[in-house]
Amino acid sequence: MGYLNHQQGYREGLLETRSVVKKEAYAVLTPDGLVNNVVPGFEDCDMSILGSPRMGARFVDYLVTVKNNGGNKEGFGGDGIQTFLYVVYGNVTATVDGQTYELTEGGYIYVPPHLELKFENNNNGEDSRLFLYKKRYQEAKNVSKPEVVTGNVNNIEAKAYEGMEEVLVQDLLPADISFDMNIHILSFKPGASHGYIETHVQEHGAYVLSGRGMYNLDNDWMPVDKGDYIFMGAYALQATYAVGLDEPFAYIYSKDANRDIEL
Ligand code: UGY
Ligand code: MN
Repeated sequence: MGYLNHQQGYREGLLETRSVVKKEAYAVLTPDGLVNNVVPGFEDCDMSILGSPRMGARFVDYLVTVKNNGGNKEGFGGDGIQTFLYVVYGNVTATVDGQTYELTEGGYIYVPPHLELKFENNNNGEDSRLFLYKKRYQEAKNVSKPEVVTGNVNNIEAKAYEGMEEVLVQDLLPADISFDMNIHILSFKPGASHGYIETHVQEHGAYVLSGRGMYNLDNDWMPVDKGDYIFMGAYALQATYAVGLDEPFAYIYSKDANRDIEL
């Protein structure tokens, strides 16, 4: 593994990876190959840029490890760019429009495109890890702009997904046409699966929170594990079987929604 667990230098065996990148189509990025990127405005943060327009996405996802006094005190997003922050572990204080929000593990905040997100670590000197997202907001005629949304997934109802009790879905944002996207968590008991191989225009960036799965991406069956990132481009074939003994296979993912396709 690379910088995430400080194991760098020569390794015992041959170099190998499970990561696959098929630009515009799909990608699986394992923690092994992620590198630390410097991004202006982020201080004392280890940052990996995951899905991005260079991969074929119309959004950017990041995995951020926020150190002791780290964070973004300058402001992230705004000026047409909406942002979303999810706490994988740790505690952060987010500030939006002068208001502060204390976010613990499973906590999240959505910040609409006219506002900036600031945050700092608040975890008694320990690191916090975040899944961060940004996307240019797509306006629509006679549709109002979204507001700030915050919550914690531990307080969100998990509903059976498409009639399957072993697959649970949580919607982190309201089903409201002012949003041009949503963020969901899907959780599959071992052995559970999608009901069909999806073929849709929407894109996803997904971060695996727990468990393991065999994921069909454009009819390639890819093993995926906790900590992996999956990009599914527009029309990428997609479905999974959860594998493993007891841990559910769960991932948080974004999906564009509520808008026509622009020409
Ligand atoms: O919402 C979705 O499109 C979701 N079912 N896709 C996925 O899990 N790959
Ligand atoms: Mn899908």
